[in-house]
Amino acid sequence: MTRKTERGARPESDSATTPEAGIDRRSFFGMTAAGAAAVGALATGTQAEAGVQFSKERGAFGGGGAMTGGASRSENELYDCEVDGTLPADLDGVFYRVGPDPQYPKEKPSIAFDGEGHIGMFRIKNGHVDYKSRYARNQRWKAQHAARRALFGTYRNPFTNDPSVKDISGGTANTQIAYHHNLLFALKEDSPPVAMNPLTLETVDDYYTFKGGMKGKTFTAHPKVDYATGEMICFGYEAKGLLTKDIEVFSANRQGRVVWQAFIQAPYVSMIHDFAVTDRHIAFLAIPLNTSMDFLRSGGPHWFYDGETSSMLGIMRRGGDGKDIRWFKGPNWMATHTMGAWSDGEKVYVDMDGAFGNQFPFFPNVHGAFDPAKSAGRITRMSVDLNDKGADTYKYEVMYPQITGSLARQDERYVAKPYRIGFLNGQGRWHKVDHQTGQTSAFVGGPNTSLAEMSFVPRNKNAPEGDGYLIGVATRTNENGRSDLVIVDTQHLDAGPVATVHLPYRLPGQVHGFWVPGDQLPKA
Ligand code: V55
Ligand code: FE
Repeated sequence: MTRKTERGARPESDSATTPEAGIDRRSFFGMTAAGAAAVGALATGTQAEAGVQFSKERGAFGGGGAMTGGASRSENELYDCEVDGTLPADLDGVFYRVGPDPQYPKEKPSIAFDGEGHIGMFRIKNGHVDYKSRYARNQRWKAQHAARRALFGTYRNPFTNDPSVKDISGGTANTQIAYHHNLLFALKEDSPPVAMNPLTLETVDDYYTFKGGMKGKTFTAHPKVDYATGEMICFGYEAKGLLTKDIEVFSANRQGRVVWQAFIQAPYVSMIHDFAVTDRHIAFLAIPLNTSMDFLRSGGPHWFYDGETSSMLGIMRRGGDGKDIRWFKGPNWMATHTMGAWSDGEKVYVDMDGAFGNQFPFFPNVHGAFDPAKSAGRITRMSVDLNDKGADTYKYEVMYPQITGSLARQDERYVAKPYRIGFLNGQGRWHKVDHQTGQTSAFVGGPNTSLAEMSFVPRNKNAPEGDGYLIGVATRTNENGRSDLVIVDTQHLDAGPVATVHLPYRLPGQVHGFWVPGDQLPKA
């Protein structure tokens, strides 16, 4: 039986004994009158009557059976974590991490990219570590919390949603963290940032628009902060709504005010997960993860991989009106993350991790089956020379063919300029590559361990490029997925962790991690 809640109409009476529930609802929910009123104001549609039951099937979306892929849902705090080894005395900052953590089971399975954003923070200072985690209280989370059930269907497909959520944001805030003008952003590329207090993880704005300066409906999970100017350069694709080719690109100054903005057109609608910014140019890679209205109407998870579409690299002048954008054709391949990018006059170089085939098996292939051998990511350098007015293709070169992985990162002080050191996450290893010497080294997580994406932490403000630490979470698969935070020295990756922060439980799944230095945090 389902029942219209009508809680918005009478929030107070709902907190008292309700005849149909037969029990004191206030004490059942453990809720204060204020809390009940807040939920009442948010309640939409109907509330689930049955208890929460996730699939017990191993590997199912949010299923309880998977060793590490299951739902966690537990928001935790642990003051002064246990530390093995010695944390560098001057290590001061916060390691944030975010990933999808299903809030409620779904009637029909979705893909793992679709879980609600759960953010964790490790505050590290003076050799001590305090851990805290919170879900992003975004519009979707609040509506589902009130309804006590899932209201969004499959991944980024409004045709599969409950009618009650047609006017609220479906953003999960589950992909990456950014930090700018004293705000922490939890990001999903189909919606605006969710702004959080960086010290408490309290959601302060569930639909952040840079004081109205951002005009589009979407915002990337990978904005870039140019350390030379302090600006955050941002974009959003499908910016004017579902399946639109519009890309908004803008820059916010240190105060968060939009100081430059342009709209451009993509050659076709595709996943543009990351982009590249140099001191002079901005580059977007359109890839064969494509979509169509028919695919969405049939209930598809937003993307399919089209084995016959060419990738296109678009280059525009930074700070211009976007009319100069040129799209250069490339192979049928996909790439998701930018390691680094720079301009040398009119020559533009973009390094990304990618593969010559679909890397995401849960997005169906058209034209051929999913091929795991073609999904291994490699660092690939794309380049164009804008002085060549007749050129309509970009050049590309696979670097370090012996290293496979994904989630490329760099020393973020070198965003937008020539860089030397890159990092890649792959097969239980954190790789470091040195483009100057061609040398590579790696931290190996070891037996029964999988490694989530790391972040780079400079040893100190003036440390040379890439000199410092890699920090990230290790999952112990032989301990029911228990988690450790490990810190390794980039000069001695093979020596193992300098410190291991021991957690007594399994952390929620992670997509990306992000480091914020202590001197950039707001004062408590
Ligand atoms: C990625 C992850 C996403 C997503 C799109 O790593 C791309 C790529 C966690 O969600 O929605
Ligand atoms: Fe990403």
